[in-house]
Amino acid sequence: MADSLPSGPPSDPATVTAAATNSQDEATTTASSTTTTSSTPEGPTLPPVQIPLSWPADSCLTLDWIQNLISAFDWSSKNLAPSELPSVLPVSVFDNLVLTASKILHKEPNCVRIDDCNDNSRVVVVGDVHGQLHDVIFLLQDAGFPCEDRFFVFNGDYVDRGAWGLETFLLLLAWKVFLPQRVYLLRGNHESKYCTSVYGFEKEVLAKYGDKGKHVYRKCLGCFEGLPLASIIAGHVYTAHGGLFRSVSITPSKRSKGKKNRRIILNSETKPLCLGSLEELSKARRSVLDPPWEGQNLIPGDVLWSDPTMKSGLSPNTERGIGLLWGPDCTEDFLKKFELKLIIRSHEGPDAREKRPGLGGMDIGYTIDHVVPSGKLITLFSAPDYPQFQATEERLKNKGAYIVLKPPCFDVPEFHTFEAITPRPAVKAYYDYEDVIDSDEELDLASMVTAT
Ligand SMILES: [Mn+2]
Repeated sequence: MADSLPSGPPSDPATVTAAATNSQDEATTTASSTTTTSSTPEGPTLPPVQIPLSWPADSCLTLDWIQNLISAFDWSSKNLAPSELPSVLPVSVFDNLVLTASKILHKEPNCVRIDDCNDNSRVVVVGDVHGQLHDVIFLLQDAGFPCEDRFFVFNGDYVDRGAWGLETFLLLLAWKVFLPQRVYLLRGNHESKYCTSVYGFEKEVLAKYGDKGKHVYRKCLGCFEGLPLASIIAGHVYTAHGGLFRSVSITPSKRSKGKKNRRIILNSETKPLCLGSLEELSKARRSVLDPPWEGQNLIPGDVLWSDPTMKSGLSPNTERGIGLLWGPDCTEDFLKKFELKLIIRSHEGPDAREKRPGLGGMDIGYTIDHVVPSGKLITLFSAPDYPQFQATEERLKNKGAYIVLKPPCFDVPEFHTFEAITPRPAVKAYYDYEDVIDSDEELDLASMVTAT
């Protein structure tokens, strides 16, 4: 496994922002609790907020606390070296936030049902964000913050590739803790040990938290295991990171003549693939660091890694080495069987879509992949100008998008496309993006085995 990891020391202090200010000034600023307003017209050396952040004595987060968190992360991303993040968010506050969020997340079912919406409700659905903190902050402000009448469903892939995966994930956890019945965080394939060890998040955490980095990383992985896999909104819309999944129902054991008690062992490779049910989804064991691609517990890997295709039927996703490919006929079957109108999945950015003839490009943040009698399948991607680090001069400059669902049926997507926030603070990548493959193809499955 180690030789497939990006090179470079994990806590390299050279990974600093271009805008990094005099570290002595920072030390002065961050050493004591300060509250200042951002009235300085230039050279934002003073934080606009109260730092270091502290955990409320009653453990109840407020909107003010979250707004302060947003300002603190935005400020530190532009003014501090990554290794100085603990001066903004001490490990003790991290521990409280992650522990509180983990408890809530682990109790949620595999497929969360959002049924509490009414005539005044809106449901905002968000695709991959990949550590692009500033774009996430923009998205939240543009859509309007989560509140009584505004639900959010995030489709996963909060971390990796972008430089602020930790801040992004923690900000979303804070929203979850503040409004657990309004904010839903689903798991993406990058919320796993395997992906985060290859695509930057592990190194990011080690760079930011130094000798506490391993502890912080382990706690994040524990939290990833708790993330639910899918959602059903207002009974009509299914969302998940990758999408559909296979049936894993065990064929009843048969007894052949004269061979009592001898079970027919069905070879899973020869067993025809068929679409799984919501009941099977509800029974899957999602609490695994890396969803397995073999064995009995295949539903989490399918939900997180699968992709649609224009070819009918279900087949193994050989490009990715895990998950399935499903055709328009499967979309129709799934919608019809569960009385749904819409599937919103994510997982494929502009780089992945360049290699997928027959499916649309991701330059406006979404594609309508299948249109069938019962409804539609949509891919939604919310990381504009992705990936943050690119080996080529020419950038795809894709836009990101989010979807707003409205009453009465919440099944007609309203698309909101947005551009990347510029300029992005200059930072070094936490992974060797020139050598690490562009999309999540050709997983080294042998490494996945030894990595766990
Ligand atoms: Mn993905």
